[in-house]
Amino acid sequence: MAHGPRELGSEVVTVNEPAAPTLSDWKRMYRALWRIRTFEGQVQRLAAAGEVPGFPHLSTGQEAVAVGVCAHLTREDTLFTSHRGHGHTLAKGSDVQATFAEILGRSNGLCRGRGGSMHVVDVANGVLGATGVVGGNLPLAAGAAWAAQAKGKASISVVFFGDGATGAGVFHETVNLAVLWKLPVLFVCENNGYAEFTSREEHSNVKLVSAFATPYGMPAKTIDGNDLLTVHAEAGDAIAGLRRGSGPFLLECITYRMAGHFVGDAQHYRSKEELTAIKQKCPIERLKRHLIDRGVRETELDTIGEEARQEVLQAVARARAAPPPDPSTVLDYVYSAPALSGISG
Ligand SMILES: Cc1ncc(C[n+]2csc(CCOP(=O)(O)OP(=O)(O)O)c2C)c(N)n1
Ligand SMILES: [Mg+2]
Repeated sequence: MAHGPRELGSEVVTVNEPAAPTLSDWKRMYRALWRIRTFEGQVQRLAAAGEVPGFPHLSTGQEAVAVGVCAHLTREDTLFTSHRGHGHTLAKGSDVQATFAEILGRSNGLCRGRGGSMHVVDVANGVLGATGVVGGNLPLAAGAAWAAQAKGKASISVVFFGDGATGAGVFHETVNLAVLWKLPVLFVCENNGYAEFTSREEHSNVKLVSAFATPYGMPAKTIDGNDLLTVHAEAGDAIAGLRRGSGPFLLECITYRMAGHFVGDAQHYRSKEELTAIKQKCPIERLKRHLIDRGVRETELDTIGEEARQEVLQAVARARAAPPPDPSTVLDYVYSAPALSGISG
């Protein structure tokens, strides 16, 4: 796809087309998929045992979207996610132990245990937040893109959201302004066919989310979100365009959540046949088959998967060993120090 150079103040940013990944890049991404899969499995295990506060929402089965998109991001690029955000945070490069500790509400978590599963933030890594408000991060992502544009930075903003979020007015308000102001924001919709326990067919007459881009004049594509090769290629193309200043893009990734809406969801609204069919679309298995076809030995891939699993298990053990925040620090980070000075009891 051809894009012109993006002019940033007096600076003209040259953006090369993304290079085709090497076999070692694919193996690194295979490891990243396993890292997320194992992480979510551990959240599920500990949540079932009552160790995780709140209702964690797992991204099991949707890993290829996170890994394929985030492979193109730098630390300067800002990422916003939804209630189903653990995988995006890890794929952007946040520390596994600190992310898990945050979900457990421990003092060594990314937000010192104040946030939990739906409020993970890692500013140093450009992860500007998850949210429990469906669609709530869409305008924040546009705002971050606007800030980058105003400051003449080459960075972009990416927001992950579910298909259900497109039913919220804020989605349309954000897209409208993003197109008008040519903001460098990538809208990544993970269309898993459900909003909570309601299938898309039951709550929307618009089958594909990409159709919403047309009236606003925004380029969009619907792709197979369980095929890492496709996600990586299409996200790379879209992001190169964004960096050149061609304005926002909507990437709709068709994917499937292998787990319930939240941990504890008995999934009475899904048949056994549907769950079996979803397992057969596993993005990790699909990448594995592709790499084997390209000559990589299965044993090597199994070793990579096992190493990723061990890395996560050790991080989880360290996260669990940390204490919760000291109750005497409950007001820390709520108000800035200057705001508190002058207040007396
Ligand atoms: C503004 C708002 N409305 C409703 C809810 C309740 N809610 C939580 S998740 C969810 C469904 C979201 O579906 P989708 O955007 O497709 O994301 P998915 O869970 O499928 O990843 C709803 C309606 C909420 N959290 N926030
Ligand atoms: Mg959904």
